[in-house]
Amino acid sequence: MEVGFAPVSLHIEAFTDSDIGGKISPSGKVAVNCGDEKSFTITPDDCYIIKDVLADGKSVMADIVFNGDVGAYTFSDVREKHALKAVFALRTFTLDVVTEGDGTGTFTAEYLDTDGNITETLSDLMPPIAVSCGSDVKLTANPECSDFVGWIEDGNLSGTGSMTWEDIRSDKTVTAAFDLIRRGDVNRDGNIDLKDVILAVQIAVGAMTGPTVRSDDSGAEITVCADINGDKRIGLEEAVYDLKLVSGMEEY
Ligand SMILES: [Ca+2]
Ligand SMILES: [Ca+2]
Repeated sequence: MEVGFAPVSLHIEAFTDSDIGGKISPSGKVAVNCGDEKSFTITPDDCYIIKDVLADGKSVMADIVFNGDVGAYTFSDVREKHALKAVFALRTFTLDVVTEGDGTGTFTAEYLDTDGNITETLSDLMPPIAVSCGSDVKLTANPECSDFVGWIEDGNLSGTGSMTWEDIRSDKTVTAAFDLIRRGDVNRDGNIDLKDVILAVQIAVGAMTGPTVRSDDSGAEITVCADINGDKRIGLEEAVYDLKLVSGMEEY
C-alpha cells in the first residue's frame, strides 16, 4: 500500500514597518511548501530608499539583490515559518553653497512644505546642509562686511538676497557672490571721498556716536566694516587713511 504525503504548507509573513516608504511583494501571509524557495520584491516609493530588510529579526541587507533602488530577497529551502520586514527611509541630498568674490557671509535656510509654509529654520549656517528629497529650501544670504551681489546659477545672476530651490531631487551646489565693503568707505557708498573723511572725524570727536551700522542724518549708512586698523571702531585712523587716498598721497 502506498502512502501519499501532502506537502506541508508553511507561511512567511512579509510586511513593511509603516504604510509610507514602500511596498513588499507579495505581502501579508504568503504560503510556501516545505522545501520550496520564495522570493520577495521590495520597492521603495518615490524619494525613499530601502534602509534595512530584516528576516526573522536579523538584517539581511547583505543578501539583498538590487536592481536600481528595488531589492529582492529569497528564502531558500523553507522549513519553518519566517517573517520578512522592510524598513524604508526618506532619501536626503546635500545642498552646498560656494562663494565668489572678495566678500563673505552666512546663510539662513528655511525648509518649506508643499504649501510654502516654513517647517524649519536654520540660522547663521555655513552649508552644506541636508535636504529631504522633494522638499523646497529657501536660502537667504547674510553678508558680513560685504554686499551680497546675488546667486549665480548656470551663469545667470539673481540679485535678490533670498532664493528658493524647489523639489530638490539631487545633490546641489549653488554659488553666492559677495563683494567686500572697502576699508575706509565709512558711508559704504562704494567710493572713498571727503564725505568719508568728515564722517570719520565726526565720529572721532564724538559729534556722532559710532561706529555701528546705522544711518546718519543724510541717510548714509555708516559701517564699522570700514575699519582699517582692526580696532573695530571708526576714528581718526580712517579719516587720515581716507585723506591720503583723496589727496593722492596714497594710491587705491
Ligand atoms: Ca564712501
Ligand atoms: Ca579703526
